[in-house]
Amino acid sequence: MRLLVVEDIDDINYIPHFSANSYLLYQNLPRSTVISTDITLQLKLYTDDGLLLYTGSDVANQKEENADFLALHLESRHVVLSVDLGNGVFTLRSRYSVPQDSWIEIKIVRVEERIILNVDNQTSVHNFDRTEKYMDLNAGRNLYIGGHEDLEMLRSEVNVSTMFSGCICKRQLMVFSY
Ligand SMILES: [Ca+2]
Repeated sequence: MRLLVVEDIDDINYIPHFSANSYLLYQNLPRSTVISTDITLQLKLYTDDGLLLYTGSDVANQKEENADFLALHLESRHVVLSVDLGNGVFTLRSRYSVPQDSWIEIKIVRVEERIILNVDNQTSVHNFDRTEKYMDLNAGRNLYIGGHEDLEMLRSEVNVSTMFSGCICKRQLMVFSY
């Protein structure tokens, strides 16, 4: 297994602020088949909705049916994770809404047939059926944090129309491939 570390930043002196039209873009990641992820974001939100993280297949048309993606967004202050590995979209959603103006921690852990969304102390789990045909995330070369240059390019199942507005004090992005 190969670790494609994207970033591990936990620096109280450097807390990027995201307005509704700024985002971080990690470009030119090795095109890979992602089998495992360990992602942590610690953030404070200023608005109830917005895109937090997105990576999708960058084949010619990202909106193509069955193009893999992983998206994390806020919807009325609920944290929503949506993923398509090729079998169709599934969604995990935090049961309770998260507060504004206090730090919250979101973790996404994918190991083998299980994907876990943890929002503070709320845990939601999706177990893939081992008989499902596709188990890998065929990720593209770009990973977006806090927004996207064109929200219209997101898969239509990701129900978000604004970028994230707030601060992210900790980003740990670990992605593993074969
Ligand atoms: Ca796939």
